[in-house]
Amino acid sequence: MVNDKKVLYSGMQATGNLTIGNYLGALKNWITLNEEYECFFGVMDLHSITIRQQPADFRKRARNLLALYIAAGIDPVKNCIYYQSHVSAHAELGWILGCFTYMGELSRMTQFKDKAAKHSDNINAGLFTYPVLMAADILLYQTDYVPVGKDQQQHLEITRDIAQRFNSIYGDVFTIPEGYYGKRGAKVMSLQDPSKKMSKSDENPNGSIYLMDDADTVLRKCKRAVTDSDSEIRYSEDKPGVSNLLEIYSACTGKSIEESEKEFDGKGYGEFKPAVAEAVNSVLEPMHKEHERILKDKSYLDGIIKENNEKARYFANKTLRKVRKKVGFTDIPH
Ligand code: ATP
Ligand code: LTN
Repeated sequence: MVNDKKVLYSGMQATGNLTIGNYLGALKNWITLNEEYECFFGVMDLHSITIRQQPADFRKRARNLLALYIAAGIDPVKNCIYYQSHVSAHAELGWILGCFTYMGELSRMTQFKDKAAKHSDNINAGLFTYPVLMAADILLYQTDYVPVGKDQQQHLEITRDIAQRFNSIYGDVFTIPEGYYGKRGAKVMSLQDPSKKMSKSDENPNGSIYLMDDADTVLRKCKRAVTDSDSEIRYSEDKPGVSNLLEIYSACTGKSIEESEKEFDGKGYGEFKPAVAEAVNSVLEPMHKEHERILKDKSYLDGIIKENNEKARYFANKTLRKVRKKVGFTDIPH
């Protein structure tokens, strides 16, 4: 508990460019959570280097992501938005927890298997211990809830196992976190292959709409989106392409799927696809403006980063001190 509120923690890696899948499925849902929870949202830059990064580009991308959190509507005063690498307690607790995690457990992680297959030239130890650092992220803030997608559920399970193992040896040190599956966000599929999730690491850029795409690019991608052989605009399992577009349209306009179907009743793709693009652009355009404004205002953004960094450090260090004591490290002289 912080300020009588339960704690909620999440974050994204600063790899690749965010898609509207990331926005509709995650970011958008984070905006209002601070009304009920004390929220921490990290830019997970330590995790990002499990894949090789080009330094200048990486630095820029991490700052862009932090600004994008704000541009998407997460209030940086009511929420703690910060860089993971600015709070050294993450790396320290990560090491400690690594000594309470078994090789066998980590070997079962499907994300490790997937990423190792994808980056077979760089299967580094960080990729293997990724879930331990994620456990440290979550446990440092005595987190109650973690909003994550299905792909991260296994990591949340191992976090709980590590926390319970530690607590059973040393007493109640960590809060045991739970997944947060509140109002379900849309699951957005690839525009080119609607059986696959839209993903920022997709090799085909036409499958994803990136949050930074301009209006013409969005229109072009929507027009090219794979649909079905008939021209009916109806939500149905046997029409995955159209259903995905309807899902995007309804999430961006706030209209229900039924309302959206009615709106395009008797109309063809020639009318529907540009309307989807317009709906997406009406969400992206104000976000672009806000993002640009925030990035330009260097002192504002630096101020936010500094303040939130201090806040994150305060809470993280509180837990780390407790852990150090429990493990039996000697006191650090002042
Ligand atoms: P990568 O392709 O690099 O693995 P990703 O695009 O799948 O990345 P993540 O960084 O794994 O995205 O996820 C960040 C958040 O966005 C998670 O909470 C995840 O559930 C959500 N998310 C990602 N893609 C989608 C999608 N297509 N639809 C809905 N939510 C999504
Ligand atoms: N692994 C997550 C990113 C992530 C995270 C976290 C999410 C790192 N640490 C802690 C929630 C809580 C991902 O790839 N989406």
